[in-house]
Amino acid sequence: MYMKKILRFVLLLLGSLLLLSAAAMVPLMTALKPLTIEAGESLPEPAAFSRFPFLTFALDGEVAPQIADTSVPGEYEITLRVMGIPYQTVLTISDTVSPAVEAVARSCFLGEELEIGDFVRVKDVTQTTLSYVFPPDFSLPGEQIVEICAVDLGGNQTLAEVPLTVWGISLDVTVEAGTSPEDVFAQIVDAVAGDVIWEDAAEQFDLHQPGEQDVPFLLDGREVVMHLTVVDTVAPHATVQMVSVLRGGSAEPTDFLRSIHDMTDVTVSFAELPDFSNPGLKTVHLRLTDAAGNVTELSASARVYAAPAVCTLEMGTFTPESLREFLLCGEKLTLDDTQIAHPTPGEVKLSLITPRGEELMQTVIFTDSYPPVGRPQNRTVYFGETLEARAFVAYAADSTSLTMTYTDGNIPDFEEVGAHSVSVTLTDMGGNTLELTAQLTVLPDTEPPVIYGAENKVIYLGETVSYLRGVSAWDNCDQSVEVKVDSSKVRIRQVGEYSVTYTATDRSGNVAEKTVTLSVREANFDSLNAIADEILQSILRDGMTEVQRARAIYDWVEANMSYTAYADKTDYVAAAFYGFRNKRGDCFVYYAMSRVLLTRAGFENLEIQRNIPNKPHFWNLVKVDGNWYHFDTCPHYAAHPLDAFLLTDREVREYSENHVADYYSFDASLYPATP
Ligand SMILES: [Ca+2]
Ligand SMILES: [Ca+2]
Ligand SMILES: [Ca+2]
Ligand SMILES: [Ca+2]
Repeated sequence: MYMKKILRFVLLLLGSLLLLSAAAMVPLMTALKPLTIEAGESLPEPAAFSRFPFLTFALDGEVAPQIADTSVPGEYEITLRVMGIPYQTVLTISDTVSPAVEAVARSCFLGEELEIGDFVRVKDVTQTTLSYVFPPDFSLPGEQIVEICAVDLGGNQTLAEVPLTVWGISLDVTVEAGTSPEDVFAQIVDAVAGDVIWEDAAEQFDLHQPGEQDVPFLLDGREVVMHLTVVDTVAPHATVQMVSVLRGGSAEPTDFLRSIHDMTDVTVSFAELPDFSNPGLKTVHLRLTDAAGNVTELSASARVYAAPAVCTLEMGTFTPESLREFLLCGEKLTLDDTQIAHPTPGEVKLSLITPRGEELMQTVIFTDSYPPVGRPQNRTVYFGETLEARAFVAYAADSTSLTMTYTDGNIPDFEEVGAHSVSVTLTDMGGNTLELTAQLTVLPDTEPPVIYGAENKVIYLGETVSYLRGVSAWDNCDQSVEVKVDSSKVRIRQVGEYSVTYTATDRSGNVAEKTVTLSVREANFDSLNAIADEILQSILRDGMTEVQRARAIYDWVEANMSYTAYADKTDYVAAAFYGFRNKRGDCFVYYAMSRVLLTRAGFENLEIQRNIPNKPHFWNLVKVDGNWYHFDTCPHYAAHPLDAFLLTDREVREYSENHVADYYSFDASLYPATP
C-alpha cells in the first residue's frame, strides 16, 4: 500500500515537473536532508526528507527497502528522485535504549550446566548479546550471585544480578546394587527445594543388575534425567553344609550351600570337579560369582558312602539278604525292603535314607541275560479237548517268571485225530526265549454222553410237567452236554402212558438216548385232600400268621414221620398216600406229604431236587409272605442237624459248603430265587 501510494504520487509529479524544470532550477543538491530515527520506529515517508515544503510533492522513489526492518542500527544511504532526477541522502537508525533485563533465579544440580540465557529474560528492539560479568560456578554447591551483562546493537548495556542455587548433589548417581529406590531418591529429595516425583520412574529401573541407566523423573514439573550407575562391589557370602553322596554319584554345587547372600545373581560352580569315586570324607571347593564378577571361594565337605550310585545285577544271582548287602555295602543307610521285594528286569530307583535324614537315590539295573531251561512232554487228548501251551512243558526254570505260548501263535488242531508236532516258546522277563517241541496225539471220541435224572414220571390231569428239570448229560470229552427232549407223543389232558425220549450228542457225534414213561393219571384227590384237611384242622388256628401256619405243617411232618427207604420217585400222590397211612418214607415221601399239606393250606409251592447224578434228594420251595424259601422236612444227618424251615439260597449253600457237601446242590437257573 505504501509503495503504491508513492508510485501514484510520482506519476502526478512527473507531468508537473516537466513544466517547471526549465523555469525554476533550484539547487537540488541541498533539497534533501538526512534523518535519524530510533531503532524500532517506522520508516519515514519520502516527504520527511525534503528541506522545502513545496518540494514534497515532487519526491519519489523507495526509502531503502533493504532496511524495512529498523531493528539494526546504522547509517543507510537513501536515494530519492526529485522530478525524475535521483538524489541521495542518509537515514541514521540509532539505538539509544538500553535492554530491559529481568533476572530469573535458578537452581541446578551439581555439575548440571545451565545456559546463560536461562538466567535472564531480555527485551530490546535490537539484537542483544549476553555475557557473564560474574560467571556461575556449577561445581560450587550453595547460593551464589551471577552477574550478566546484556549489550544491544547500539552498545547500550544493562547489568543483572541473578541468584543461583547449586544443590549439593549431582545427577550422576552411583549406588550399590540392592539399594532401594527410596534410598536413591531420598538424597535428591533432601538436597533439593522442590517437588520431586519419582515413583513412576522407580518401576522402570533395576537396582539389582550392575550397569548404567537413565532414570527420568519430574522436578517441579520439568523432566530431569538421572544417570544412575548400579555397582556391585560386595562379593557374595554363603553358609555351607555337608552333603552325602553315593559312591560314583554326583551333587550339584548349590547342594553344598545352605544360603547365599548377595544383591545380584550369583552363579555357583565347583572350583575343581570333585571326585566321588571312593568312599570317605571329601573336601569340595566352591566358587561363587556375582553379576559384577566378585568372587568368593568356599570349602565344604562331602560324605561319600560306599554304596554305589548305579549298579547292575543279574537276576537269580542274589538272595534277598545278599542283594541288601550288595546295595548298602555295610553302610548305615535305611532301605525299605518292599522296594526290592520283587525285583524284575529293568531299572529301578531306590530311596536310601542317611542317618541325618537325607534321601539318596540309587539306580539299580536288574538284567536277565540267560534264556530259560525246560523239558517238553507229549500229551494225548480226546477229540475236542484243548490244552494250554504250558501243558506240553514238563519242567521249566528261569530266574524270572515265564510266559508259555504256542510258537508264532500256531495253536495245534485239537479236532484233527492223529499225531501232531507242537512247538511251545518259553519267554522270560528279559525277553530270552526257549523253544520246545512235543507231540500231541488226538484220540477219537467214541464214547457217548451219559444222561442223568431222566426218570419215569407220574402226573395227574390238570398238572403241568417240566421235562428237563433235574436232567443233565455228561461227556467224557465235552463234559457238560445239552440234553434235548422229545415229548411229542404226550397228551397231557388225556389219561395214558406216554414215551418221552431224551437225547444228548457229543461233538464227535456220539449220541446218548434214554426213553422214560410219563403216566398221566386221573386221581381221586378227594380222599387225599380229606386226610390233609383233617390234619390241617387240628394244627391251624384262626389268626395265625403265614409263617406260623407253615411252621405248624413243618412241625407236624417232622414229628409224625420216620425215615425208611421208598423206591418209587415218580408218583407224588402215591407217595403222599403211603406216608399218611404208614407214617414213614424217604425224602420223596416227606416232600409229597409236605406238598399236599402246603397246597391244601393255600401255599404256592414247587418241587426242587438235587442235581447230582445217582444221589437224588427232593424237597419243597414254598412262597411265604410273598417270598420263596427252602422247606425240607426230611431229617438231616445226626452229626449235621439243620432246621430247614424257610431257608434262603445263601443259607442252604452255606450248609452244603460247610457241613454236607452238595447236600443242597441244585441248578439255580431252574427255580425262583429266595431273598
Ligand atoms: Ca536498545
Ligand atoms: Ca555382590
Ligand atoms: Ca532268564
Ligand atoms: Ca464222548
